[in-house]
Amino acid sequence: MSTTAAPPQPTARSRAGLPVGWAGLIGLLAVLAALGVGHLVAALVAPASSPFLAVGDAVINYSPEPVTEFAKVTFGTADKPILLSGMAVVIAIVAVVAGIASRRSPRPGLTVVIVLGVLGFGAVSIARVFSPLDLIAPLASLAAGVLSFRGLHSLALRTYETSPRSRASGVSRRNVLIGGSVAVGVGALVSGGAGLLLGNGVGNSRRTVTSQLKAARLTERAPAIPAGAAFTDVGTPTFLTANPDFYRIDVALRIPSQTASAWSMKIHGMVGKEITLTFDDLLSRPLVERTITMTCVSNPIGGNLISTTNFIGVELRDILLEAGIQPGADQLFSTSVDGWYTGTPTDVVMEPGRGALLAIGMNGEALPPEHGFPVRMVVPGLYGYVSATKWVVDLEATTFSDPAKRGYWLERSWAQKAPIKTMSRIDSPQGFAKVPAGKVTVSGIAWAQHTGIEKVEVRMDGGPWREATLSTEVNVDTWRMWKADFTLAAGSHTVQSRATDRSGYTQTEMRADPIPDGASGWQAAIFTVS
Ligand SMILES: Nc1nc2c(c(=O)[nH]1)N[C@H]1C(S)=C(S)[C@@H](COP(=O)(O)O)O[C@H]1N2
Ligand SMILES: [Mo]
Repeated sequence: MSTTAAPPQPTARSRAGLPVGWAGLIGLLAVLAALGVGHLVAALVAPASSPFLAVGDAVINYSPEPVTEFAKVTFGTADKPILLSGMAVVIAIVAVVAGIASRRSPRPGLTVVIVLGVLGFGAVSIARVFSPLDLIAPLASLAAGVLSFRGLHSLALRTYETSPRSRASGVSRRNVLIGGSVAVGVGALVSGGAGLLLGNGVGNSRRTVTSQLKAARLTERAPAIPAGAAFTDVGTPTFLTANPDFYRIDVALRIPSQTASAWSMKIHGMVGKEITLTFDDLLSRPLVERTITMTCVSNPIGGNLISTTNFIGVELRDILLEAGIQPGADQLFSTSVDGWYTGTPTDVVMEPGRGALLAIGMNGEALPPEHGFPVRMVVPGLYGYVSATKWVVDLEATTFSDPAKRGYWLERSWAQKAPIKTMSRIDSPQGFAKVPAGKVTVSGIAWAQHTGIEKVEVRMDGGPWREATLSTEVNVDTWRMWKADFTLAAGSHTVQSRATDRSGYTQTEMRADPIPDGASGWQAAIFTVS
């Protein structure tokens, strides 16, 4: 190796700049590195946050309806792979062109790498399921792109700016450039490939479970939702919540990525005999499908931490009976694979007809990763934090008096027992909405899981309570929609609602914060008629 060459001058530029081939290759390698690293970090931290896939999703979600329709009709189920390959080709061309534009100065290439990185950021941030952790992968991706581009570009400049006098040095620098390029290329492919494998572990497992669920003969199928079950035309949500729209609450820093075949759950503690269940054990048990509305205790008055789905699962009560749960075990202490834990009152789960499930499906497919894949608990009528453990892997029959067995939120001063409170919500008109004078339809939802809604009353501007029209009841474990017509003059109006459940209890006017056992009080929506 020669040590006689003058040190490289970063600012010096030869007339010709880099050879076109090298310049283009550097652009391509840098963008490959960005995509590969982004995909791997996403698989490790937050599977849904791969910048490449997020851009694909954004393209699908924001394409005009006729375009997506055309793609579906033309390509069928291949539409997604075709879109992704198309994207890959376009990105590769952009990368090569950006590289070639950077023969003299790295600026054009860097700009393009950064713009692509920002696109990834944007796509991840507007995804339907988003948590701040999702920003790590696009950040890593951007860093990988910028660093590889800068690194390779300056190696190349040094190689090709060397004066012909120091040929020996030029040759060795060329070797360094080749080495660097191979390293970046291999690194990009290996990290992208590892990301694919990691991500696909859960992806493949979910696909398998979904097809198993579709092929399964359910012993109980949720009845079809009748047309009159929702008043979507006047502003209520759809009766069933689409999986990507289902509210999500958890303290998981990253979504656990356990596959169905790796899953097992031990049922132990105050039982006659311990049972360890595998996913195949669950599949070979009678599978039932039930329409259930879940609610979070943190849902404020008028809030949207409430959703409805068709859960598929097995009866938790039957499993506990088989395990011979002891009468004194008043707490079922469940733990998720990521270490979260909660205690559920045993008497509720063991109530005949309560319908508590170890759930493995939602709306006909495997549980989405963020909703507990492969297995979660669901207990109709209890807030999620004391009953709905996602990614559940351990169930211990114990007592509430055991100081070592206190649920995560119980330790943080939330209530031990948390039945869902009877509540109603106004969906239309929204607060501060402006609506035209004349007939105004007020609508919303009401819930009293496992008791059922008897009636909903509405009043305008503090006037008399009027009974609203209720939607067709699906079952007592689900929300019920309501609507009422008013004729209103111009000006500001305040509408309130209150639900009465099947036990005869009317939603209290007493306002309470969500902590410790759920919000109460009447919602008031103020809107303007003009
Ligand atoms: N493993 C785990 N399970 C959990 C939680 C959690 O933080 N970790 N949060 C609970 C809470 S507070 C609620 S309201 C429900 C929400 O379930 P979802 O995200 O599927 O709507 O999950 C429950 N199960
Ligand atoms: Mo919750």
